[in-house]
Amino acid sequence: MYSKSHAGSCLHCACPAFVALCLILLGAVAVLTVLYISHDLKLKERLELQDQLSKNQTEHGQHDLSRNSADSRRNCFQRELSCPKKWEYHGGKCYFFSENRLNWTRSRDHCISIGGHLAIKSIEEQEFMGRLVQSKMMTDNDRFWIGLTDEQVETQWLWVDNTPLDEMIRHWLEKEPDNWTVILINPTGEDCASMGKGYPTDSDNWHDENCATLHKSVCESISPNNG
Ligand SMILES: [Ca+2]
Ligand SMILES: [Ca+2]
Repeated sequence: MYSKSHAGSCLHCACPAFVALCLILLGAVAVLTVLYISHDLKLKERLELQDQLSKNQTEHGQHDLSRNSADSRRNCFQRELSCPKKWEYHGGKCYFFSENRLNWTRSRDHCISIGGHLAIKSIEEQEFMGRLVQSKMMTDNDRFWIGLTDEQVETQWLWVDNTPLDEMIRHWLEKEPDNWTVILINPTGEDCASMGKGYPTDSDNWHDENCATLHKSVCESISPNNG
C-alpha cells in the first residue's frame, strides 16, 4: 500500500518537471532552427554576392582583354603604316637593325642605300635602342655600328649629319673612348662608335673601335608618316 502510494506521488511530481524539460527542449530546437535559417540565408547572400563579383570581374577582364587586343592591333597597324617592313617604329622614326656584318664605312653606305643613315642617338632614343640592341644580340660580343665617328679630328666626335656629340648624351663604356692603337693592326687608333654590351649587363654602352671591324649596324630614318 505504502509502495503504491509512494510511486503515485513520484509520478505526480515528475509530470510537471517532464513538461518543463520538454518545453526547454522545444525552445532550444526553435532557437537552433532560427539560427540555422539565419545562417543559411547569410551564406546564400554571400555566395550570390561572390557570384556577382566573379561575373563582374570576368566581364571586366574580357573588356580589358578586348581593349588591349584592339590597342595592340591598332599599334601594329600604325607601325605597319609608319615604317617599311622589318623596320621598328619609335617616336616618329624608323629603325632597322641590320644583321650584315660590315665595316663602319660600308655600314654607313648600306644604311643610305636603303633610305636611311647610321643611327644618330638622342636622349629619348637611348632606352629604346638599348632594349632593342639587347634583344638582337646573339652573343655578348655582338655590337652595332652607330653613326658616330672622330675620324676627321681625334676626340671630336661627330654624327653622320656632322652635328657634334652632345655632352648630355654620351654613353661611353667606362674608359672609352680610348682610341686603342696597335701598330700593324690599327695604327690610326679607334675612330668609329659601336653600341653593345657593357659590364655586367648593360647593352646601351658605346665603344670606340677600329673602323675596319665587322659589325652589325643600326640604320635610322624619319617615318614616312611623320608630320
Ligand atoms: Ca679616335
Ligand atoms: Ca675603344
